[in-house]
Parts: sequence; structure tokens; C-alpha cells
Amino acid sequence: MSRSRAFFIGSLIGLVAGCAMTVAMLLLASLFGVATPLAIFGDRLSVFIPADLFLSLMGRVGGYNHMKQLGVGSVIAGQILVGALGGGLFGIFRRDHRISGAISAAVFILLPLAVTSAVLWPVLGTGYRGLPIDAAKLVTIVGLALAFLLFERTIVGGFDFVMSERRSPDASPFTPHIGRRAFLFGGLGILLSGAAGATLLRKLYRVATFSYDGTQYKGRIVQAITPNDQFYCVTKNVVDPKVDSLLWRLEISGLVQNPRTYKLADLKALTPVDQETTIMCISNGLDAGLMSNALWRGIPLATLLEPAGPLPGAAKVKLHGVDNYTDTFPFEKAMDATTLIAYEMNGEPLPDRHGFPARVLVPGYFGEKHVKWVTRIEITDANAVGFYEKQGWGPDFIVPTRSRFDQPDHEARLPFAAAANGIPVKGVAFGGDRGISRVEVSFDDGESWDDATLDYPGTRLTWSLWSFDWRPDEPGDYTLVARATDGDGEVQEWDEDRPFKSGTTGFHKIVVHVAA
Ligand SMILES: Nc1nc2c(c(=O)[nH]1)N[C@H]1C(S)=C(S)[C@@H](COP(=O)(O)O)O[C@H]1N2
Ligand SMILES: [Mo]
Repeated sequence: MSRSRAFFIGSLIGLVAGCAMTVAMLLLASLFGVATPLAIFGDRLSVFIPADLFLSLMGRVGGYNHMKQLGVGSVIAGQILVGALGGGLFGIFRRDHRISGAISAAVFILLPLAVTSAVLWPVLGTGYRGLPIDAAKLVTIVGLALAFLLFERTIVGGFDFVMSERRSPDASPFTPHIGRRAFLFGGLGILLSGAAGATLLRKLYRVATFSYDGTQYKGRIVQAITPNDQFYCVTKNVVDPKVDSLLWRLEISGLVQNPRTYKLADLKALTPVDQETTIMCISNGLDAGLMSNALWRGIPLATLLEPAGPLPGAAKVKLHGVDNYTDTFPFEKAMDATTLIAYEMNGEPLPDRHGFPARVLVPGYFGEKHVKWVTRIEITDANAVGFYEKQGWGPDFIVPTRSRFDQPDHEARLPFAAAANGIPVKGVAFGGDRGISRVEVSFDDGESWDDATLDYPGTRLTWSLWSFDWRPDEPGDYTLVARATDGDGEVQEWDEDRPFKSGTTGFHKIVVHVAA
């Protein structure tokens, strides 16, 4: 058999093996929530992509959801391609050499296991059923080993099948028989794994985050408390964790005298606090709805940190989600009475997509810091950085004061006749953990201002809902601007020097046409 033919047949077998391995990974993910390279390779990679490039890539592929799909698709294509290449090289080698089981196991199981584990090391402790990080790490490695074992067995078995049963012992290995068998193996293998893979992918697609990642809450529907199923949602994941609360633990570790692990029941046995808190994503545009408010129940983080006995040098806390998401904030903020581990949202257990069984709430900071599915709180020195921080978001994560119109719509046309009865103008204003003391509205692009009514003043930790009964004197095109003042008396402003990576500042403006 020629080298090129050996390579070709080997690639075909490798292709089948790569497909089989991918199916195994999909099966592990969908049945047991095991982390596989399909999901975590993207996590590992994305921290190396600077925020600006990340945003421009995202724009080019048509949004975060498309980028995630592209990511998973590329990993699948990549690993099948590498499989085919490995099979091809194996084919050339096998043409002239006998290959023992030990060698094929070393090359096709141990080597890829070592390389993959090393490359993915920081994200191996991911588990979508909520296993503690160290256990999840072990499970991920076992999952990888199983997938590579299947790959190796398929390659070895494939070659045995294709090369077996030669008609006569001294017939040239060039027989058309090998070609037929290779064709049969390849065709059937790709068909079967393709069908299984497609079924599993469809199943995973249905539970994937594509349908809800980026959900906004804005406009006329806005109420003081956002219903759980309308609460804005942002996740880095393709498939979000669905945590089994019996497997789940919360670890307090790092620079502490007494590391401790809590079960959900332990947390619920502590005295809870109820706290209304508004959260907003750092990427929320001035007119956008990546902001919501809920009544949360949980326990102050300090009640867990104090008994742990923080050691000198404790400067930050680093939070880890079961999805390998991480973020940090100052230790001092962690000890603030309003920083909570929340397990209820508007009187119900946290919905899965909002972090069941527990998430952190750290009022005043952007949504990034409110880690969902939190499983480890590590007390660290000042150098620790989180997932989005590595991408270059920040350095400032404190929410600047802002306000938004929810009514009327931008570019709305309203009859002047109706204006006599008043045109309702409504919106929200948010001042991080400083509250809102005043909202003003301008109808002449900021020349003059009128005080709006705070219909729902909220608390220092929440947004305020405001309104104004607008009675324009004459028809015309009006530019409306809103401006909030926070609870400390600081007026909302446009900070020219603030990098977009620290969240945008400025004023929401809408144009309204009052027609004669
Ligand atoms: N574990 C984990 N926590 C996370 C995220 C995530 O992807 N994984 N996303 C963060 C981001 S970017 C935001 S804006 C908020 C959104 O919280 P919500 O979906 O409950 O509104 O969660 C933060 N916490
Ligand atoms: Mo976010």
C-alpha cells in the first residue's frame, strides 16, 4: 500500500474516531453535565482576547450568541480534523510497523490527555451539575480519558477491521478489498456518529443559553420589581449550569485560618436578610435594558468570612462559579453588611439562569461581580483578577449614576391634541449603592430642566422609577434628556475620560415628534 493511500485510509478512520469522540463528549455533557473541551476551550481562550477585540469580533459574527456557536463549532471541527490527521499519520506508520497496544494508548490516550489537561488546567474544575471544583476537575479528566479511550479504540479497531481477512496471506495489501472495507467503515461510522451527534446537539441546543442570553428589561412594562422570568440575563456559557443542590457546596478558602465548606441547608439555617438590589451589566448601553431589580433573600457574606478568620494580607475575595467564571472585589466590600450570598429571588429559589442555588450580590458594582452559581469564595491578596478583568474590562467596576427613558419611545409621533391631557414620560434611574435623590427631565436638549416625580424612590441599593406629566406648548420636534442625582448629591455626568471598558457614562436622549 502506498504511503498516500495509507494516509488516506488512516484519515478516514481517524475522522470516524474523531466523530465518535465528539459524540462521547456530547453524551457526557448532556447526561452528566461533564465539562468537555467543546464548552471550556472557549472559556480558556476568551480570557486572552482583549475586550476591544472581543467586542469587534462579536460585532462581526453577529453577537455573543453567534460567537458562542462559532466557538463550539470550531472546537468540534478542530478536534475532528486533528483526529483525522492523527489517523492519517497512524496509517503511514502502521504500514511498516507493528504497533503495540501500549504505544497506541500512549499516543492516543495519554498524550492528548496530558496536553488537553495542561492547556485547559485553569478551567478543568468546571461542572454543570455543580460539583465542587476539585471533584469537578477529576470528573473532567476522567471524561476526557473516556473520550480519548474511545478515540484510540476506534482507530485501532478501525485498522483491524479494514486490514483484516485478506483473501490470501501473500496478496498485496493493495487489494481493492481494503478500499471497500475502509469505505464501509468510514461511511457507516460517519453516518452513525453524525446521526447521534446531531441528535445530541439538538438536545443541547434546546437547553442552550441562546434563547435568553442578553434578555433585556425596559420600556413600558418596567415595574419597580422585575418578575423573575423577565429579569435581564447575561451569561458567558453556551449551556448554563443546572446545579444539583445536594452535590453543591460553598467553600470558604484562601487566606483564612479555618477553611470551611457549607451545604445549602447550612446556609439556609443561618439568619437571612431580605434586600432589594438592582443589578446592571457593565456593557449596558444608555438606552438598553441589561438592568433589573429584585428582592433577594440571603445571608451577609461577612457572616461566613468572619468565622473563617481572614489572615493578614487579605485584600480581595475571588469568587468562583461552578461554570469556572471568576470575579474579584475588595475584601472590605466583601465584609459590608449589604454584600450577600443570595439564595432566593422575589420569594422563590433562584432560577437556574440566575445562579441556583446561590449567587453573590455586591451592590454598587456592575453585574459582572455578582457571581452566579458561586461555589468557592477565596480570600486573596491584591493581585487576583477575574474572568472579564483578564479580558481587560474595568479597571473601575463601580456603577456610575444613570437614567433612562422607558416611555415614550425614541422617534415617537404624538398628536398635539393629546398633549393637552399630558403625555406620560417615564423612566428609571440608578445610582449603584448610592440611591437616587432627584431626577430632572429636559425637553430642549439640556437647555432647561424640570423635576420629575420619584414614583418609586427605592432604596440606596435600587433604582428609582420616575415620571413627568409633559404638556408641550406647541407642536414640534423635541429632544428629551434625563439627568439623575444620586443619594450623595452627585449629579449624573458624562465622563469623557472613562474607558468604555469601565462602563459607559452620559445621557439618554430621545427625540419625540409632537405633530399638529
Ligand atoms: N458564574 C457566572 N456568574 C456570572 C456570569 C456568568 O457568566 N457566570 N455573568 C455575569 C454578568 S456579565 C452579569 S451582567 C450578571 C448577570 O446576572 P443575571 O443574568 O442574573 O441578570 O451575572 C454575572 N455573573
Ligand atoms: Mo455583564
